[in-house]
Amino acid sequence: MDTASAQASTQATRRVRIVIIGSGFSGLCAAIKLKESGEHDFVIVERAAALGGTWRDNTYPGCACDVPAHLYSYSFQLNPAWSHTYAPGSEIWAYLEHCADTYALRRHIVFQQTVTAAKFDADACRWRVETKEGATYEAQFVIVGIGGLSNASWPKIDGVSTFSGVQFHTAEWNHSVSLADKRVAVIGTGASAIQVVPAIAPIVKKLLLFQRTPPWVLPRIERRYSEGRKWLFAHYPATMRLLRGFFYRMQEGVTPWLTQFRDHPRGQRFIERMARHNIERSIKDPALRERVTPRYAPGCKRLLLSNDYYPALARDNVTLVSDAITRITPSGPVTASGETYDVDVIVYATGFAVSEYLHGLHVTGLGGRELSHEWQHKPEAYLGTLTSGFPNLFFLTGPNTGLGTNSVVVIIEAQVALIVDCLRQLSARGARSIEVIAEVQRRYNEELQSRLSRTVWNSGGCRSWYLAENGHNYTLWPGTTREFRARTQQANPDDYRFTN
Ligand code: N01
Repeated sequence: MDTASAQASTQATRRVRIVIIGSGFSGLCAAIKLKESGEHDFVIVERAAALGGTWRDNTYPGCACDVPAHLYSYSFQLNPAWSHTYAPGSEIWAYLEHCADTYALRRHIVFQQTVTAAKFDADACRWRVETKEGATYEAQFVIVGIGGLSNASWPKIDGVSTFSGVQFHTAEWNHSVSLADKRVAVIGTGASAIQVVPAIAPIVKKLLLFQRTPPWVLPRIERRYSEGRKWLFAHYPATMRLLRGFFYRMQEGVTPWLTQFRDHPRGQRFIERMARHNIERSIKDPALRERVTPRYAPGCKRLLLSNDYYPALARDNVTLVSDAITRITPSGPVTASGETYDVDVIVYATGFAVSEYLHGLHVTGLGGRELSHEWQHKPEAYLGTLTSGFPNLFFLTGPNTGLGTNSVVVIIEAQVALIVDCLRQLSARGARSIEVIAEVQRRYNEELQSRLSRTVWNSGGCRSWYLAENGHNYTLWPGTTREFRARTQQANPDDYRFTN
């Protein structure tokens, strides 16, 4: 089916074997691997007008990947043309566009359709998938690839709507607004902020950076790949593989320093020394040094990489405000000390609504079970991919698949391999549905939570978006990616219920 007819048929109920929701790294990977396994009857439903997920949406100045690009790409589609070790966001988006063309995926994508509901009909063994725009799909399988970093999180600060200037979130950058010679407030000091601040500091008149908790920031060891190097990668792909392998082993090697951090005091001290050196080499003012130095174990919040963040803070036109914001008035933020900061623009670098896994998607499983209800306080799955009571439904980057150090693309590929194997086993048995056994899922999550309690994320002395209100960590995987890959390589038939 071509794109036009795919779009046209969205208003009637369309029957397909598989619905994939989302066309970011996850959805595209699923589509590519399904095709390779012989599955061609699938549709990718995308809410936006273009593919690319988080790399389409995040276009803020300075946006780049903080994992080396040769590792932050599909293992089966390496890219010799990356310009830098840490590629800019626009290159990653272009890479995904290129993948969609290479694997002829565009004709499977239906754009500007936001999936709002998926309901399982046990008798027919089919999912009924509905979009906000009125389209309906009936499918045997649904793969949810909506990602954790897809919905901007706006802080709950009194008076946000009263601000009379321009305000926007980093994930929804307003490119029609020039920041030149403006007084700009940036709220937040996470991964997005440390990229935005150095990029805009040289052009704005005044930049006020509101910090609630300082991050640990390590130097970024980066190089621009020369034309000769790119030629080498293109003509001798083994060199690219070697480089990817090097990055992979480096990231895997650091993982135990975070997952079993009390057993690795030297690793922790090493990270802390590097981060402190990064502060000292850029900031001369002892009081400012003190204010940007975290009081929790490195890695508890995501470790950030930057060579230009601290130098930006040391600029004359940049002020770090570490007093808490209590409200926003029409002229700007007011802090606990009562000071008002008059600004023209407020940039919210306040992250994503990560804990809302379903992002408003209404999923109804066996016996009318509502996933949003079940996941409200306890988002649990098996291998982050299947969840009991919801047959033939698969998640990519679902609960406990996030990483503290490595490339999430490795996890996505592992999950997709598991899904493909589930479908293969299902066909081999002549079964119609597959569901993870509740007890298997329960034991697995008990194991995860027990292991996570010993990690730096849970007990490193900070509060981060990795942790839910109840203190549990439903976000991160507590081991190496090697372990995750081993556990997802094949579906263990004993873990699942197959129904004919
Ligand atoms: O968001 P964050 P992000 N008043 O949640 C602060 C990925 N990513 O967009 O630390 C004042 O990390 C909040 O303060 P605190 C990556 O996985 C990847 O930066 O909670 N401040 C924090 O400083 C990353 O982990 C890349 O005390 C408030 C900040 O806002 C994830 O996205 C690039 C506040 C939010 O930081 C999210 O990163 C960018 C308030 N009311 C992002 N509310 C790559 O390079 C929140 N904050 C791959």
